[in-house]
Amino acid sequence: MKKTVFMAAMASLSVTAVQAGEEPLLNVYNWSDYIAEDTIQKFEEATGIKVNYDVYDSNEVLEAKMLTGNSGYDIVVPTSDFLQRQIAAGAYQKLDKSKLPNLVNMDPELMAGAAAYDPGNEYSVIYMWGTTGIGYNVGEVAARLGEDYEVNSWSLVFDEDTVSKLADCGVTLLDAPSEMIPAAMNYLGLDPNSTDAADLEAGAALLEKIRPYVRYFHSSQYINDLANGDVCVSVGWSGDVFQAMARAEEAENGVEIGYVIPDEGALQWFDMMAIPVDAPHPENALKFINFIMDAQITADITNYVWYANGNAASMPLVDEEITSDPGIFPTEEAKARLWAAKVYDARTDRLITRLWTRIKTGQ
Ligand code: SPD
Repeated sequence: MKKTVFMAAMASLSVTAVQAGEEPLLNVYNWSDYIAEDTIQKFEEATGIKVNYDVYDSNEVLEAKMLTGNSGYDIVVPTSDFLQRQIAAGAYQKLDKSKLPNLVNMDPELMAGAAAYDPGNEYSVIYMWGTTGIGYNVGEVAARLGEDYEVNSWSLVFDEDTVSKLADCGVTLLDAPSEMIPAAMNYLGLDPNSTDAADLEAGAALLEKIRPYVRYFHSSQYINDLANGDVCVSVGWSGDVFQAMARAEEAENGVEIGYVIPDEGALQWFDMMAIPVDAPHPENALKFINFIMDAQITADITNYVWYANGNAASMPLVDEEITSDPGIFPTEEAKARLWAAKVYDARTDRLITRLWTRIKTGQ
């Protein structure tokens, strides 16, 4: 069956499910380390809906499920540029905003930013947002690069002479090709959003050059590894690095972690809650989205996962330690240096995948 026909068939099935009334179940697929300890329990208590909660750490993994269809999930949280491509493929259903009264809590400016990927915010609501920067072990980096070395540039990972001095304490990169290759292009002075094959090749070549000094490519393992002192530099997502910081502090293991949005700029992204077109429990999914948009619930999540959110009403309830940290809420000056990802066409996507295999495997 062609994908569009398949998606349409699935959409009509979900309408049937609503009409028939829904069982009190909700299947959520979210990023790992991305929710407060008690959020799901509170939702279950408030609604009587039982939640099955699965996690992933890669947009590509989520996308494969969304484009195949029949995932069984009611709520997923793609990043905005991936979401845009998946909306175009018919993977999501429009939100019935009459069932989302807590939309009034959302920050209009941030929702307008997210609307660049989902015009009119018809299919999605911001869950959390963040940047892709560098997490580092303050002591280990100083021991190798000198006490006066200031960590403020992508040269920490992209300059061969610098990164080679850090290889022994563990340098890690995200397993996220559409983030790592543009970050390398940006360091080279190229437009991180360029889809010119020569620019993408140049970014890939830089990553291949530093590859011998990279311990692993992974998008969640670095949280514990940074916290335990098992690695010392990770290109990572803002809140995840702050979680590593918090875990190290809690363990009182003498590890001090820093997070920097490098001076050359960094990627800013939005992770968006959306309902797959064939979700088995779309009404429960709307209840979940509305529940998450409660100011206190969102504040609790931010206070636990250290990610910025798009919920203006929650801000007075977010810890000052978080709202005042420029690594989580960048200054206006830093904001001017952030870039937003553009959705790739199929040709660029194939090229990125091919380059990434070459970078990781050397082939
Ligand atoms: N542990 C939660 C990580 C969330 C990362 N979102 C992905 C952003 C991709 N640009």
